[in-house]
Amino acid sequence: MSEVITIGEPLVILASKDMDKKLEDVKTFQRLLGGAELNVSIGISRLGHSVQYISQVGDDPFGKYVKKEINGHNVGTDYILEDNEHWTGHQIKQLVSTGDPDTFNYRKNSAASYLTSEVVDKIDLSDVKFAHMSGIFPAISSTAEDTFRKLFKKLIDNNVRTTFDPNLRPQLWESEETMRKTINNLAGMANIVLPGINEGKILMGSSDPEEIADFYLKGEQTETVIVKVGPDGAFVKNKDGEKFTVRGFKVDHVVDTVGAGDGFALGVISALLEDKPLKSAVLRGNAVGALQVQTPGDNDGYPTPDELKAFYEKEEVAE
Ligand code: KDG
Repeated sequence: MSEVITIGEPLVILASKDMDKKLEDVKTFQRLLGGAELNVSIGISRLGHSVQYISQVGDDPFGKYVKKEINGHNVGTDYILEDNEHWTGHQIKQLVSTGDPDTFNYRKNSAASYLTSEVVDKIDLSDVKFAHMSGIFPAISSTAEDTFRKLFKKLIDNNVRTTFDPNLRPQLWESEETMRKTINNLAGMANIVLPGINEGKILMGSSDPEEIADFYLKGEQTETVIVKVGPDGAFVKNKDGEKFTVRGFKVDHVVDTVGAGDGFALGVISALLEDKPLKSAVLRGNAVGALQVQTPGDNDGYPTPDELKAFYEKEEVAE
């Protein structure tokens, strides 16, 4: 088995090659791979850890591409099922010189949205130390939400440590109210919750890092909340009241912000797997996020151990 497990929807990303063009005007796209939890899996594998990704793809050329790529990234495919009635989800994404790119999803009724909870019975958790969960998968369909909840329960019953990233995608939810209630409820099932300050504002009405942390620390399973505050780093608070801030890294030229939050999560998880203290884990989260924003794809900036070491040397910090 593997040290880490994640569940999510892989997306074929058709990334524009035409700078600053509206999506309807783009003529040339480049095919890439994305999907928040898959990004996390890819980055964890790149840092030398074993990981299995749970999902479902269609019996179509995009599904075959996704599986081939996942294999190429050394991410386990034992729990990637194939659905011959629905297609693999995809997304078109802008190329922008500043700010966040506009995206459009073709994922309604996708193969992943039909992943039923039977898959959870097959999952062997014997060597799994961490599971990464995010608010995207339960948003794609009620079937996906049932599967997600059943997996979460199994993780808790088996004492697997969990991280939860709210990863808000309002366009996937029937209403903002449903999104807020569901995400806040799911967050309470995780040991470590990873909200951003903007998400805090939407989910519980404050952008004060400590108020956000206190809100999520009320969750039944939650021991630690790490609030991402962008280039300023992250604020951390534990259930026992311990709190601290971890510095961020300045990036001279941001190419694409997509995948930075996933980079943060995988930095934290990989460092905790290596028994690093929480402060070092959060520093690694910030480092991986900073590396990711300097590349155009959703996961191509995630470092190998040598690249991470070189980044720390350049920044003159020790992990
Ligand atoms: O977090 C990065 C993701 O946003 C991207 O890879 C695609 O999963 C995706 C989504 O829902 O936007």
